[in-house]
Amino acid sequence: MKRSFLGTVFIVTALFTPQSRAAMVTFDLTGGGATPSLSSSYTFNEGGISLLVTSATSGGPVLANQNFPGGIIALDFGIGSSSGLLDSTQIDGSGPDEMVTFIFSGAISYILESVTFDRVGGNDDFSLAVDGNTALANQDIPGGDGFAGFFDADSSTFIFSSVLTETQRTGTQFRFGVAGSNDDYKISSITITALAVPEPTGFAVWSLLGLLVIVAYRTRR
Ligand SMILES: [Ca+2]
Ligand SMILES: [Ca+2]
Ligand SMILES: [Ca+2]
Repeated sequence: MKRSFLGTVFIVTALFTPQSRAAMVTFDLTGGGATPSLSSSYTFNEGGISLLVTSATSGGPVLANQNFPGGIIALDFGIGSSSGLLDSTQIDGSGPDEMVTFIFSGAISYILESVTFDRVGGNDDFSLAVDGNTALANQDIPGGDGFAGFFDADSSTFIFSSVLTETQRTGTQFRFGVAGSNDDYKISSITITALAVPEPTGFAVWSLLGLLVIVAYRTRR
């Protein structure tokens, strides 16, 4: 009786394991104001969530090249991309269209909440793809109209719930690109809500394991 009781406890524990659903996490992408650095990718960790950032153009991935200054994905005002010798470290549409992909891991899926843009001027727009599907083709980056915008140095935060449903902005990979050749910007922070809902199949497996424990102990007796 004692051992099958343990099996029952196991099932009951599985039934009442708290379902941790949502945790909002903000990633600072400025490297603490570090000087622009050069890398083919960056990894950030925050609140148990890992973020991998890569950059590409329509021609392929943008890789680190020590032969030219600046950076492939440069920190300082935020994540940018430099795809050539004289190319701006902003994510820009001058020359090949650049895009930067944010890949999250550590939870099941992620709701894109907001992004803070930097190096914003009045003509800057962005595009967004969620898990490879276009969600926004040509979206104006707010701000950029005042004094700072004149010098392409404004900063503004975009709230995605203003234009997308929760389903449309939920995924694991978020790719930011440009809409036109005059677009250029950096991304200084990104905020997501991590969804860690226990999967029904996972729950079934744990319950089944509990049952097997009971059966095993009873069979042995
Ligand atoms: Ca660039
Ligand atoms: Ca534009
Ligand atoms: Ca700009």
